[in-house]
Amino acid sequence: MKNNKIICSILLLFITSKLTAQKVVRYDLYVKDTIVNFTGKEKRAIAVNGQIPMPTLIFTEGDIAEIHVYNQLKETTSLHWHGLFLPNKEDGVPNLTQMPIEPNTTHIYRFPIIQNGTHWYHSHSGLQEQIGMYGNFVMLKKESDPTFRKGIDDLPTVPIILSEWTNLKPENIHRMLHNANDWAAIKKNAVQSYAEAIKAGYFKTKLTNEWKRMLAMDVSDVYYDKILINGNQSTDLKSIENQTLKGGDKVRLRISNGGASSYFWLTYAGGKITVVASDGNDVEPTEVDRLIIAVSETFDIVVTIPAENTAFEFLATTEDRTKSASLFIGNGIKQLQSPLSKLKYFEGMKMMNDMMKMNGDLDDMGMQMSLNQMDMNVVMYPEITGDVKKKNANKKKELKIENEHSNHSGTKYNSNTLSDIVTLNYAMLKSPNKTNLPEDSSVKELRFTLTGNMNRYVWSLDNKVVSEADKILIKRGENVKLVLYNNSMMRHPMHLHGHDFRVLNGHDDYAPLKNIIDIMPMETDTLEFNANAEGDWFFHCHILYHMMSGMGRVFTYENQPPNPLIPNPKLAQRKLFADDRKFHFMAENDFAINGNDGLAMFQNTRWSIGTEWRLGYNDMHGYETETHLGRYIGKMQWLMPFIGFDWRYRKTGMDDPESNLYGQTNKKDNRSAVSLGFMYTLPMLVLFQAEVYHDGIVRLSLMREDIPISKRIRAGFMLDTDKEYMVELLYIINKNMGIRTHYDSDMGFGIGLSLNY
Ligand SMILES: [Cu+2]
Repeated sequence: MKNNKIICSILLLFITSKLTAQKVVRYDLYVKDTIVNFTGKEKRAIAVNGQIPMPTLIFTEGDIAEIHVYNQLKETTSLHWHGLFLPNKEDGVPNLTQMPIEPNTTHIYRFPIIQNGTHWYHSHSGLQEQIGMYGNFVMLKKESDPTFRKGIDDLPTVPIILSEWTNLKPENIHRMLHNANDWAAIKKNAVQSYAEAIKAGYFKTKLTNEWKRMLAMDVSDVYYDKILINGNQSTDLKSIENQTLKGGDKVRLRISNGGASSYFWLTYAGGKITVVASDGNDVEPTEVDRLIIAVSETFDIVVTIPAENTAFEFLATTEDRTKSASLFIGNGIKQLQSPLSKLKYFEGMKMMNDMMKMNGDLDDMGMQMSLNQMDMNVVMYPEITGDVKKKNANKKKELKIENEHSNHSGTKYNSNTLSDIVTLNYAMLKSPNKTNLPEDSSVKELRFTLTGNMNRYVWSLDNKVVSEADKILIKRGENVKLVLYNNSMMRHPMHLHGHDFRVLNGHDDYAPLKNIIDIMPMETDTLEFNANAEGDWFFHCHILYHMMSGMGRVFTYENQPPNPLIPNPKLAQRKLFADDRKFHFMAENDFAINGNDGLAMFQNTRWSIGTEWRLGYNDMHGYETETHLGRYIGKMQWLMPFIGFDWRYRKTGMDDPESNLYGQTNKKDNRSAVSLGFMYTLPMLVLFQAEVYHDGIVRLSLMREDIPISKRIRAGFMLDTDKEYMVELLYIINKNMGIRTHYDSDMGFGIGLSLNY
């Protein structure tokens, strides 16, 4: 009996120690409106506990997290714990895993911490993430953990969160993106106009680009005023936990990209960067010169301070290379990292022209692209493919590229074979531990094509946005294999909630685990994960404006219990779908000496309703309006059938019928008519419109707007079978204003102020 007693007390001891180890770590987060001043202008932002970024939350594996969120905003909010394994109802996606946190209410998130690593958290409501709602979320590994790495896991550590600031309201940015407003390109000096093309010797490239119906070569589409590291453009890191940093010290940076839409290049003035983890999962230490961090991705890196009395610059530069932020590591004289030089946009355009087929699909020309190993953008990087101006100096490199072009291997886009600069790619990530999935599970394979179209800013999977697609059903226990192909012109950081997936990258049993994968245009990547949870999990592009446009899916476990936080699932789904069904408004009006003309439009993913008006002061004394309700068809949305309604009235020229090109008489002076028609985008981005009115009159027209003549000058024309024509030139003053001059067959010559919203 004595033995039993001992066993009992050991058991009891074991249980109690287990219980006491489950420490509850509580944070109180007060979400509140605030005013910030990053650029000399006061703007609205959202702060949590008075700070941007939100406070760093630190836990140790085995803890229980209890996070009290006090919503002191005038709008709803939510917090998503990015990369965490947790019960579905704690995942923080409003209208999917919980209802939105209403103003002046408190919501408590409580979940066990069952993993370790560098993660972050952010609002999943609307565009709140853009204006301050992002923060570090670190889960420490226990020293007793068998995977604890001496020399890595015990280094002095700093959580770093990268972000961007814009003085524009994010709602306005989103609206402008949908209206193809090119103000951001002007600010970034990335218009790629005809004048710039001719000057740089790329006229033919520009022509081909427009022939293939592309807008300018784009690497990012939002202009930011400031880039921030932990909330500052420049930060000094002189000590860690009261330990002064000195020469020879190693520092581990836990970096999260909390930017809403920016990728960042990471470079270090002190030399090599050792990558030791990604998305919170350990990888075999890999030494590189630089890496790009995708939106929402995390990397743990180790850097060394190579000399005494020096602070070495750690630089985060936006992918478009317009802005950067710095962290100076060490004490003493500042050693700067050389900035990345300007992108060679026309080289990029030339490359894109080669890849773009006339139907809008991309053609990889036989290259098996995946895992960021081949970066097509490499043609735009002067540090790798040479400066444009110093042609002679780069003959050798060009020759090398030429040679490699012939074998179609694609190595001409592999920056690591083109130069001595070592750039991280996903093939280089290897887990230190086996990551195999359960072998006896059945496999479900799902394929998605990432699709989209710049011109109308529609982003989707298989040409369907969230609200147009069914939920993806998965079964608990099965292994899910995801094959993703990017057939769009932009890269997308695809994120899966609540699960880590294996990135199949040639390391077999040691495939790295991640929850974000950046997929470049034309890449195919294969991921797999074991379905070991329950509930609804969002799978989406993490570029905020792509997600809000509908680029995602919901993965749902079959036969799951109802979520207690979603009392009315139908209502919740309707609210969730409302995000990508939103209509975006735009309007412009030209106040000219000969008249007044303008248009107003509401558009969403597929639908467009718009009215144009003209009011003449001179020969054509009268007014006309045309209203079209249409739906865009097809992946590229080049076709829009519509129904129309025209109304016009003229004082002069009444009862003086005119005929059109094919002799139909058009009593166009006092007329209201209903029509059916379609608009189609032709090569050179010319819009062809055919319209049949209820009285049999047919009108065909050709139109092109916004021909980029120079950085700020746009040209346009219109002609139709009613023998009407118009030519125009616009000089853009700022994002809402320009000077426009035009000649119109009806209204004559005019010049005036053009306003747009
Ligand atoms: Cu995207």
